[in-house]
Amino acid sequence: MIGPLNSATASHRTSRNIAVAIAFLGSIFPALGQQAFQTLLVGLDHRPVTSLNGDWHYLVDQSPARALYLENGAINDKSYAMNEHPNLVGSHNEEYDFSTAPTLNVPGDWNTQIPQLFNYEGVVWNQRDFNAQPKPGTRSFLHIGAANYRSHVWVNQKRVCDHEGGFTPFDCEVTSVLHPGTNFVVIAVDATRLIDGIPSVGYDWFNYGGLTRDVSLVTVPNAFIDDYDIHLSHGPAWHPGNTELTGYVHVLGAAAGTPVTIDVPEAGAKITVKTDADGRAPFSVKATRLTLWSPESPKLYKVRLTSGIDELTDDIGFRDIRVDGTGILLNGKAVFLKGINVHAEAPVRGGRANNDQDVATIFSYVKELNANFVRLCHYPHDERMERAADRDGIMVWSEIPNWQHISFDKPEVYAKDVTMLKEMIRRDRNKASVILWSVSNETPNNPIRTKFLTGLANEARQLDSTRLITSALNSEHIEGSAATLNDPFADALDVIGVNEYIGWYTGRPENADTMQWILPQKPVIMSEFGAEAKYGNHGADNQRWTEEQQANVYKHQLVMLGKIPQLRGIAPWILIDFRSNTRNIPKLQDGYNRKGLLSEDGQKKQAFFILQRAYKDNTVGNAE
Ligand code: GCB
Repeated sequence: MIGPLNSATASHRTSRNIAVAIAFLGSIFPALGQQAFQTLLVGLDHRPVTSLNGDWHYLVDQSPARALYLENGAINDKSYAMNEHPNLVGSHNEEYDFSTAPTLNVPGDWNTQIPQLFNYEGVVWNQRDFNAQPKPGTRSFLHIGAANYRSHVWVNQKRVCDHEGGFTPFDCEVTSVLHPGTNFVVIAVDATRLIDGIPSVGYDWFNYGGLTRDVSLVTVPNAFIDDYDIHLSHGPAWHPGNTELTGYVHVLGAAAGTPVTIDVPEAGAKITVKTDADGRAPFSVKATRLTLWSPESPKLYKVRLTSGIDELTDDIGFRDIRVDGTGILLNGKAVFLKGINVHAEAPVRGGRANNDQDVATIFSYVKELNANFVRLCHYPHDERMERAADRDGIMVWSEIPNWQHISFDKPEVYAKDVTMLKEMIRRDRNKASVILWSVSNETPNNPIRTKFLTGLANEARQLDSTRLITSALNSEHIEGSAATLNDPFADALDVIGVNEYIGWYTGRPENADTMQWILPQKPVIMSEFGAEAKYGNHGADNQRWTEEQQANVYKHQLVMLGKIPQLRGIAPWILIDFRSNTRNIPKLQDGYNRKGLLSEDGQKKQAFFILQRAYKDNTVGNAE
């Protein structure tokens, strides 16, 4: 999220958007400076690329990180990034060498690959050689699916970009530094927690460091389709029979008047439009036949985009999501979201979830639960998750990692947040499964926070007016049998998420039976509730850490939830036990948050079957 070093990556449109964003932010934080975002290539998983996954050499740059940072905190371009080798004869030079260094696999966190680095939260340098044959008239980018948390990238000794944020993709232009034959890339990844980071220093998940998602090299024509937004038109009211596809295609580097064709053959929709001076080609076209995307029928269409010699075919579904009073309407029909929370942790093998197998395993559990909704907490997950949700008909809540305490008083943190939000929306705005953008989780209810997050919610709405904006709130006040949520930030949201832990952190499970919720008149999703249980630990239903107690919490929660009139969905906490180094009860937790319905190795606890049954029989809530 620190700006691209090569200004060629920034389009006129991008700069104009940044200017607009700055003007907007200026009204909130007048002192704000310019921030750029680097998630450039949309639909990259549908383009031919050269994968740079595989073995990378690594060197640990332990505290005080002398190789990466200069004494004044600036980035040192003259150390490991040079990829030199120590002189074995002659004068003394360097004291590092990638060529004889061990390797780790990319994509992958270092924690689960190198036992000595399991709890390491510092800097690791990564290096590999790669072959390139750059051709005139093309541009090349290194695409990094995600690297946690800050990254600095050099190709052939030149720094090509820096990025902050552990869960969104970024692209570094390498056109001017590549040469034919063998090239090398060095990436320093720093997983140090930052008080002004997003998230900040404290959070309840494992801080997996490294190049945690796919890395690739992509070559495109000089003028290329970098961004597009193709959706069912979204007027002020739902119209059955609406078949109008609309949006824009952006061609970076295109002269005004460059033709762009959008073709959806199976829907009988095809149109050619022209780019404006910013390379943007808005369009609108009526499909002659259209099956809308829904959980029952997750129809995806091949959408072919062509501009000059650049082309790309994406798989896109079309649907309408909106709020009507306290209802959530999907394609005009009231829906109830039968959900579950999911962290991006690989079942069974552990580590960051980042491949087809991880995603398939997670979704097999989601489907077995009879769920139609996932809250992908607390940060954007691997893009494969949204792709799978698109294919499987699972609705998605996607979130940026504003988790509890963020430096809400700092303009530079707000700017980082806006960038992160843009990176998330840009990557996934063409995914029909994504119905909710969440801007935060469990933040303190105070005016500075409210101003900050209201700004962010409005920014999200401005970026994407076709989806619903939400957030998980937890400032409810519980007294006796009344739970009252009185949070002014709720005014800025379309759908209100509420986290509560009656029966675990608050009171007894049975307190839920008589609890009356006093909530705003908007659709509500109970976005977290649950209890910890170690798989195989049995006892009475009031004995904490047992499967029976967890099951009991679910039973009583279901009684309570059924009585909340504006409840339109639930997402219990959580599908699978996940690593968290704040969970330190030996034998019960052993470094895991045990609120999963399944253990980390896929064993189902009793509560899984309670929820599975409630979802199957639709006994948990009402769509209207
Ligand atoms: C919460 C947080 C979540 C935690 C969970 C817990 O309220 O949103 O990130 O992991 O509670 O288990 O305490």
